[in-house]
Amino acid sequence: MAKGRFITLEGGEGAGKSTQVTLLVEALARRGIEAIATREVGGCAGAEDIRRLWLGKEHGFWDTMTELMLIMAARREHLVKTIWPALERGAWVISDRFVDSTRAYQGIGQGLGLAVVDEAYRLIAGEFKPDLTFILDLPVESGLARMRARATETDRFEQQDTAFHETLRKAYLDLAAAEPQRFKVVNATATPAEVSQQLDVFLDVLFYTLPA
Ligand code: T5A
Repeated sequence: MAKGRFITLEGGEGAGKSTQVTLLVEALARRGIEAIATREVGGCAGAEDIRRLWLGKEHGFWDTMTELMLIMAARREHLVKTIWPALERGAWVISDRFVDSTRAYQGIGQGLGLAVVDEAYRLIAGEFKPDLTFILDLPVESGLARMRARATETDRFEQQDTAFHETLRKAYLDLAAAEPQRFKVVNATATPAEVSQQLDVFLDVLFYTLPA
């Protein structure tokens, strides 16, 4: 069994995942735990190359099944090159998005179905799952307003209509309801420090209750 712990952060656009990944790594360092921050799609050289290909504009929109295969190929590299070696040496791994993004976006939002996504995931990862998954939940408009305020180039999903983002929000909440042990839903409308405090409580639980 891996010695480290694997924590993922999920949620819609602008929910504050990247911000909280940084704060989580700092919170773990204060507990004397080595933690690494990583992200999907990406997290190692090959997976970052796939991310550029996938999010790049040169091929227009990808077919959704092709997209699933690209994401899973990147994820396999990420697992083999970054996540599993870190867990094996006892580090904690904090990932900005993981398979639940694919379940919500491609599985539910884009209609591939959860069974297809879960089957593809089993091929690349077997029964491996995060120990803990935080869903940063906030109203769709608040997340999109944050993204607009940041004024970077919008990515393809940020351009989708509000109904698509509402579907995603509900998808995440449904995933959480189906697996309440693994998922913790956090109110992401609070300040970054307040959200971080909510996460911290669950870190303590993970720290003290999982087998060494
Ligand atoms: N995708 C991804 C799939 O379709 N399938 C998959 O399997 C995977 C893995 C890119 C796209 O890829 C899709 C989903 C996405 O559409 P991404 O790079 O993670 O994925 O892009 P985003 O989700 O859009 O990530 P962002 O970095 O853009 O948003 P975050 O990480 O949620 O938010 P963050 O921390 O960068 O903050 C956004 C802004 O809000 C502020 C920050 O300062 C920043 O300006 N902020 C707050 N403001 C007020 N209160 C708070 N609590 C705040 N926290 C942060």
